[in-house]
Amino acid sequence: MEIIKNQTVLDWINAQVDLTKPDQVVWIDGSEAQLEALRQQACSTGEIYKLNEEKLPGCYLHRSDPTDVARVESRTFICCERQEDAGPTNNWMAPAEMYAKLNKLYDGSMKGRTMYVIPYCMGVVGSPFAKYGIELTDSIYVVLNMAIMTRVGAQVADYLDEGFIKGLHSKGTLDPEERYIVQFPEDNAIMSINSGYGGNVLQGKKCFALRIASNLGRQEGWLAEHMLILGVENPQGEVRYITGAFPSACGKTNLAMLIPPEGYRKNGWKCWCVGDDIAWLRPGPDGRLWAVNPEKGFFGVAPGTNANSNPNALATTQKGTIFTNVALNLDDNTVWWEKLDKNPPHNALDWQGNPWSPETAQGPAAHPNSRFTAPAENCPCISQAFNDPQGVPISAMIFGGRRAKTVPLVYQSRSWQHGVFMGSIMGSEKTAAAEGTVGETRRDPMAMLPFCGYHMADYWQHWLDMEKVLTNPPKIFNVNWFQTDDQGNFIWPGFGENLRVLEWILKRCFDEAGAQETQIGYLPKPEDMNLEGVDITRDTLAGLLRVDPEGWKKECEGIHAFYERFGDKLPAALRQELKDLEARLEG
Ligand code: OXD
Ligand code: MN
Repeated sequence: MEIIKNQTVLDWINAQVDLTKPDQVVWIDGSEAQLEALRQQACSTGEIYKLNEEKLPGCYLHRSDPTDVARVESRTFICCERQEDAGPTNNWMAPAEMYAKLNKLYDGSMKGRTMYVIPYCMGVVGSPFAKYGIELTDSIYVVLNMAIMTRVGAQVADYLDEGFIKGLHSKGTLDPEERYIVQFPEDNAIMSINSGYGGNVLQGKKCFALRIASNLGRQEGWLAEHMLILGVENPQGEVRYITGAFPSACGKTNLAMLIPPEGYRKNGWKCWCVGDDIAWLRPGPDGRLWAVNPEKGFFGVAPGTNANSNPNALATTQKGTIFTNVALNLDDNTVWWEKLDKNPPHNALDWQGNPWSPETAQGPAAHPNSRFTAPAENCPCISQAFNDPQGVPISAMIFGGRRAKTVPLVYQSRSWQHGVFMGSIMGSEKTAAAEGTVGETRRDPMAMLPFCGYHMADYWQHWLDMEKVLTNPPKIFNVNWFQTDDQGNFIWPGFGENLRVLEWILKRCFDEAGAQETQIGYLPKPEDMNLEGVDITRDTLAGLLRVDPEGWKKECEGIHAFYERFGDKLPAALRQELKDLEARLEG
């Protein structure tokens, strides 16, 4: 059954069929009947496993190959004609060379398999923000995940004449040495092979919505960002929107689904999740920046998600969800992961399918990067604007990272340009879970280091240029929930209490809150923030809001070293911002 008539699309698909040589081609029409038949087929081969229908209706477990459990930045490439267009932070290879290499790997890779054709849309179908793509894959698991994460099937067919992103994925042999995740921005094409997991293969997410879309945004005058989108409703019933960019392991999903502290709830505060990972941002006719979440589901990390840390995320996973690499509780056919609760199952299989119990455990039950793929519509705090084709107007943009010292709880930029500088110097300290030395700061500008599909310095220039079309730009802030005391304990309670910081941020955007000017930007005075109902004294807060000039001078040395990587391409405005900061610190 072919649902697409566009000849360019059909010619391209036929060429991929000739290359990969599947036994048959199946078009995904997006119907529940077809998806259900695929689920049953995948259950019959063991590719997925059906969980307890009463406790977790419509939920499945999948185990990836044990060597295939994460996005692999070292195997991810941006292939454009000129290496300087990919920049120093991306792996690069000339397109002709990469196509030759990949074509060998794809040659006959789908023999004996079925090729699934997934037409999909990032954003609300038909919206001016939306972009379309086709992913060809030999994995039912990919089809089922894409059907949760994006809008798939016949509904997309009429829009492909507007252009589409070509995507080819094959599990190949799963050989990690020959694993490639490749973006060709000049051809609007994505090719991935030898992985069956996550961001490597769900091409709508990082490959399209960030790497390819960042290129489209640059050409078309908008921004594709690694940002959550959150609506904060105040007691007056006004909903104001923020976006937030954070590197991984900084609580982005928790912030996206924040539950206000009790006192706030009593006063009528509510938070609404529009997106947990990606924002596409366009200037509106009113000179403001408008955001949509191009995705339709959440691909979240399971371990650590629980009824205290993120009850909304947990509730979201209770139906229609695919779990990958978590543990299976054999007693009741449900799932478990570390820190889900304090009752690990005693009769379980770990993420690799081996018997596991807390008494005999040699390792974790769930892989630390195990995931849930869950429909956004399940989320108890999903925003009413989630399906709004125009998106939501953004009042504040927040950058953040995990920093034990120096970076205060919150500060506001002096200007748009200074805000871009703040985003460009973002960094996060490595936790025990990441490679490298614990405590070392990894610079991750705008949290886009692995996701910016072109030269990072050109990307900063694009951010700087956006100011010209924004007569009413969002205000830009930096937050750091992670300052520690001398014993290494977090000082700020985080989670729902972060709303206290968001309240100040949003009030600043509407001239409703005070601040003091400092060397690094505007900070709240301790009395500018609401501490009612939280166990933090004004003195402790004052400490969290302290600007430490000596620490910042050291920070500037790190920024110089980082900026050097970009040579002459570094926008002069950012070089100037760094100089001005140093002068203020000396002053
Ligand atoms: C993600 C990531 O999975 O940023 O969202 O790695
Ligand atoms: Mn992400």
